[in-house]
Amino acid sequence: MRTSRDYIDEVNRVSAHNYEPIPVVISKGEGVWVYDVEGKKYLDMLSAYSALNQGHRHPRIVRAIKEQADRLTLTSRAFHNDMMGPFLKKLTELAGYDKALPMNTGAEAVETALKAARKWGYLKKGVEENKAEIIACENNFHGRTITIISFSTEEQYRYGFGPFTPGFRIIPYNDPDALERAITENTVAFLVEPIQGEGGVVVPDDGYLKKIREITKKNNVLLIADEIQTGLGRTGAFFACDHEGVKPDIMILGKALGGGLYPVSAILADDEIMDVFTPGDHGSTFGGNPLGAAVAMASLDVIVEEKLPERAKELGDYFMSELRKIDNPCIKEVRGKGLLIGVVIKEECGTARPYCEKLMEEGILAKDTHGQVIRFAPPLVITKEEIDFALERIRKVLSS
Ligand code: IF1
Repeated sequence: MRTSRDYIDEVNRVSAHNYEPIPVVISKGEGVWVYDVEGKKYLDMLSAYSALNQGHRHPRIVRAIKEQADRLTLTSRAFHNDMMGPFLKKLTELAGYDKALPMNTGAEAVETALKAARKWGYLKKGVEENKAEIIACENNFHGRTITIISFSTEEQYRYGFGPFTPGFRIIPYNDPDALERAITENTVAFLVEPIQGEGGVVVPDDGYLKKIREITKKNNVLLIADEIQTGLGRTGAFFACDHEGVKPDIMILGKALGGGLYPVSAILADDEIMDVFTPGDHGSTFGGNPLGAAVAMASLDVIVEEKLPERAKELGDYFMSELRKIDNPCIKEVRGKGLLIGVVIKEECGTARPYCEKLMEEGILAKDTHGQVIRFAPPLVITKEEIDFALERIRKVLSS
């Protein structure tokens, strides 16, 4: 029998060292539970960074992928397939947009949104060729491509990877006045996360989304919301922008759109923006493929029918209020929305990482982010009993 140690030693030999995982080797998952190669059971409180909102191997999504795999998996966009239309119809109706453009990973969808915004700027807003500016926020996370890291403010994500793509401006997060000041005649878009995930579960002030919606509208600047992590139920609403009744001009989705089975991402926009794309402008070999479309449709059905946003709201409120009762002088703050929750550890008490390793020993998988934050984001299918199970162990680790 190969042990977890054997698998870790092996992967350390043959994989690039671009990660430093929690030392658990998972070999099976079901719902909110995962099992390591020794058979030990853990509660997954990371959910692949919100890609597993529907839980591991949701039966309905597994059925969809199997049935589709037995029929048709890939055509490329050179031909039509009979799944992409139904998928995008469901998605656009749910989200309330005219059109969607399917891609695979989150970063690709972000790139797609940036391209749409730039081209809209030149064709519709009348910005002079090659002058378009896009505003993004300090502490953002939108992916890892060279263009996206060009506007990252995290030195590690950029170091060694220049030269960078020009055309981006950075402003502080949660600062509508800074947005107003940063806009010029060449500004085509403002790209923002409704809650900053990797940034450490940073929730902006109430009213922030509304204000940036007003400012962008007034200045003829597109509002692009990266809902890759916050969308599809995670924060206790279908989209995090819904909390303030805000409709972005371009919405970016990924992660849970693939139900934890298969990468599916997309951007959504109305015709006035999506019309800038003409045949040959943009694309992807796998984007909109029938296997992904089948998975995404089932993933959306699960979110709607199992009322995952409502569950996230109710259980998230409960989970957060219980976490706030934990009495430990090292806890600086508990923050979040729905089931996207961060417990911030004071710097004088060290980083969040040792807490995550102790939680692992107790059977709770969580991941530190930004040094000081323990992120709790379980699958949204979690029950109250399972949250209580987690709380018992979290209390033990955080009280020590
Ligand atoms: C990793 C972080 C989370 C995202 C938002 C775009 C993307 C992401 C708001 C890109 C991806 C992932 C990437 C993953 C870890 C994870 C992450 F800690 F790195 F920042 F969730 F908080 N927009 N986030 O959160 O999507 O191309 O990866 O599909 O290991 O890098 P992608």
